[in-house]
Amino acid sequence: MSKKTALITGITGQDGSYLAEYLLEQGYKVYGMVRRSSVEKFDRIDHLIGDIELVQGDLLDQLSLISLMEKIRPDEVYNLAAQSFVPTSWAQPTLTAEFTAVGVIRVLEAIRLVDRSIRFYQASSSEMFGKVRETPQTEMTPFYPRSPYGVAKVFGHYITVNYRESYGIYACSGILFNHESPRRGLEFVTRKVTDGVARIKLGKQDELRLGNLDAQRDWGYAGDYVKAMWLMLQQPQPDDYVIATGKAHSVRELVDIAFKHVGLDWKKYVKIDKAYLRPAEVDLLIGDCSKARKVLGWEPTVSFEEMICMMVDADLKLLSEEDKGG
Ligand code: NAP
Ligand code: F7E
Repeated sequence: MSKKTALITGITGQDGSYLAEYLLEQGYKVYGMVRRSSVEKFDRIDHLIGDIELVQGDLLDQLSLISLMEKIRPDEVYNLAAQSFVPTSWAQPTLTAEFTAVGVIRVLEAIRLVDRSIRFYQASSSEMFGKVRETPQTEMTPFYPRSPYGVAKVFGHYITVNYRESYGIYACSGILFNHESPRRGLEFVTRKVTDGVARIKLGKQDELRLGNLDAQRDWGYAGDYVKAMWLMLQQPQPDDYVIATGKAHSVRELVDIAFKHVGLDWKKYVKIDKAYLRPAEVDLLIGDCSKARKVLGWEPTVSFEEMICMMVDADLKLLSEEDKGG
């Protein structure tokens, strides 16, 4: 049998890098879409260069997406590219809508025009549940987004469902709850904390400024979550799935675990800074992934505490290597 081919948008992001590794392990030919930049920064995928093929394209540019579908003729497309940082979506709402909402139609239109048999995965988000209508959240829970990002993701979700129902495209939406790793961007709260703890431990920083410590999230490990994306595209019928651990933790617990891991008391170092409060907050998210467990046979393998300790250790190592000029 010939190798399956996948195209990943957002390959330079956290999830893109783990998904590329996973698909290579499954024997895929992997193409990654990157946008043109004056500085090429591929830190998360440097180790994969040579095994994957990078191709230029942009979610803002319809023609680039059509050309890529024609050139590559992928079996599967994973649409992970987005403006994914919630606070930026208030600062740049129109751009967020262009990338995170309209960008999804552009990829789907390219598939519709070039080859409707291409399978499509959309990176939907628990942020769509926002001010939650029920707990825990399932595939049937109504959406109530609380940020321009969440609103844009609701659009991406429903346009995916609509192209499945209108054109018979094998299109799936994965409603993924927060997932983290040592490759998480430094602006997200888990990595901000683990990087901050490592800096404080190494004497490079003396405080950590955070916003709302009461917010609760269902945090999982990114390496587990990319397997669910792949599983969704291997089923007889396309469908939508919640991917979560079913356990919620507060930002305060996150901070406590991370500082304790290096033998420090967080209360001496954490300062509350109103600059990190959001215009509208999502207080508590907790997912019910029973459908994914049953249909996909998927389950999370890394606990919250294990993941935070893994991230602190990785940041300590990274900063120590930087010191040695490594
Ligand atoms: P991430 O690290 O922020 O990566 C985002 C990716 O999108 C980067 O590769 C970025 O490329 C690319 N991108 C942004 N705008 C683009 C454009 N106009 N054209 C082409 N590429 C563009 O995000 P992530 O954490 O890996 O998340 C992956 C996806 O899952 C996102 O859609 C996110 O919204 C969604 N999601 C994430 C989570 C989570 O907890 N991580 C949960 C639910 C859903 P550059 O390197 O060029 O900036
Ligand atoms: O915030 C609180 C903040 O930015 C988590 C994205 O991947 O997951 C992510 O969105 C919570 C919020 O992630 C700080 O108020 C407190 O309640 O790490 P975050 P997020 O907004 O949940 C979803 C599923 C996505 O789809 C998104 O793409 O932590 N918090 N203090 C803080 N958050 C940040 N960033 N920084 C703080 O100082």
